[in-house]
Amino acid sequence: MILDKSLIDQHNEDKHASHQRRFQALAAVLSDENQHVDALLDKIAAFQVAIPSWALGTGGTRFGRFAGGGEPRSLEEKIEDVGLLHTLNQSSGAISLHIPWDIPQNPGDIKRLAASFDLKFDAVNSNTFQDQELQNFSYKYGSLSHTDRHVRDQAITHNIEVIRHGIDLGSKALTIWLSDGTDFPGQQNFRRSFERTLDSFQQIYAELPDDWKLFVEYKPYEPHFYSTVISDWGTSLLFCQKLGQKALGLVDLGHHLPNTNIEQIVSRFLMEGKLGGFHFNDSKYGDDDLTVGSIRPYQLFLIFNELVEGMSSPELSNPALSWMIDASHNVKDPLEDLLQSVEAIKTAYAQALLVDRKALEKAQEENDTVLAQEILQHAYKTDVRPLLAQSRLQSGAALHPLAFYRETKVREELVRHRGAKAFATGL
Ligand code: PSV
Ligand code: MN
Ligand code: MN
Repeated sequence: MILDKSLIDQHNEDKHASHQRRFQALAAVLSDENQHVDALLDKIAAFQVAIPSWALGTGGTRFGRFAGGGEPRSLEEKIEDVGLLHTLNQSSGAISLHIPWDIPQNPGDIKRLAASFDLKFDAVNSNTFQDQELQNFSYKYGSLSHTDRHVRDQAITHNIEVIRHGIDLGSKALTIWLSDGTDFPGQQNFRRSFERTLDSFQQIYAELPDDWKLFVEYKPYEPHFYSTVISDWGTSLLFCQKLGQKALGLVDLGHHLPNTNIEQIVSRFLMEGKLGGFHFNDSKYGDDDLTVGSIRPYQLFLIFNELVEGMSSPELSNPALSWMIDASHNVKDPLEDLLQSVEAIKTAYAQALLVDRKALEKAQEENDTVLAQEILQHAYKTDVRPLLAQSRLQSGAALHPLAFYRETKVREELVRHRGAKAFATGL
């Protein structure tokens, strides 16, 4: 399905007057505060968030799945869905693939299709957390960390194949999330499983093209419930430091124990030049994969505050970051959910851009705790929605992507094309 751009123009025309009133009011306030509105708009427009191929279908839990219909049935249709999102918001200009869920049979065609929607391929993800039908060895007791070299070799070969698929598509990074871990004390030797994993990682790292990055994702538990090999940011950093320059940590917001100070982790990674990217989502309890910003928007803002500070600091030289969503669940239309997530990410980014850094630094130097909090919360409490809408307008996107999506009955159209029982592949 391809959206008719003239419908977006019509939608923008209808909403233009009320948007302008709101935008002009905000622009005046921001100018009074010495903000450069045009520079802000440029930064907001340039910020692109990659969409994971596995979030385009309704997510399930182990208790069931309530799919909504009209979901993409193939890689081509997944790309079309991300194309739809990007047409609506001009902020989702990349897709992140998971192999073997998304094997590109004909990479040339897939690349052309993506380019027709102005989409790039973000990090490719390997999967050694599930057994595939034709594989020789099971990952039941681990993959890259397995005690048996044959299993490790199989997992290493898979990761190298994923790199090859990524090269064909023009991707520049491999994300490894390792589910390897244990469920009971004594099940494995912690040190040896780390060493085996490091050895496996080194073999994969050796196959990375020079201009590629390796993202090392961490997670404290699930699917294993006693220990995981890459349990936390410290372990991820350790692997990255041992591997080399191309290895960088990946922060999935849902992969922390309750109340962890994620913004401080972000600052530490940046300080070491070892932050690779994000999997954005939100959570109340664990790795809930809820819509970004739906539970703890202030935390998201604080994370972006560190990111903006760290990425603009002349003392630091962290490589450019990959921004990805990793969220999906049972009750929302996945495309509506993704529109909300992208909006939440860009909202937090825009608010973080508003922080008066000089004033904050001064307050910090003078130990003026009250003022430091006021400065942060002043930015956080600014309603930046008109700024985001203006940036969309200037980029040719819809002023209100979600409203437009509903008005034009996109989901109904997808159900008509693909069928009410079209369910996406993947998790
Ligand atoms: C694991 O929980 C994870 O966050 C990893 O990024 C996986 O690739 C993804 O979710 C799969 O759904
Ligand atoms: Mn993730
Ligand atoms: Mn996760």
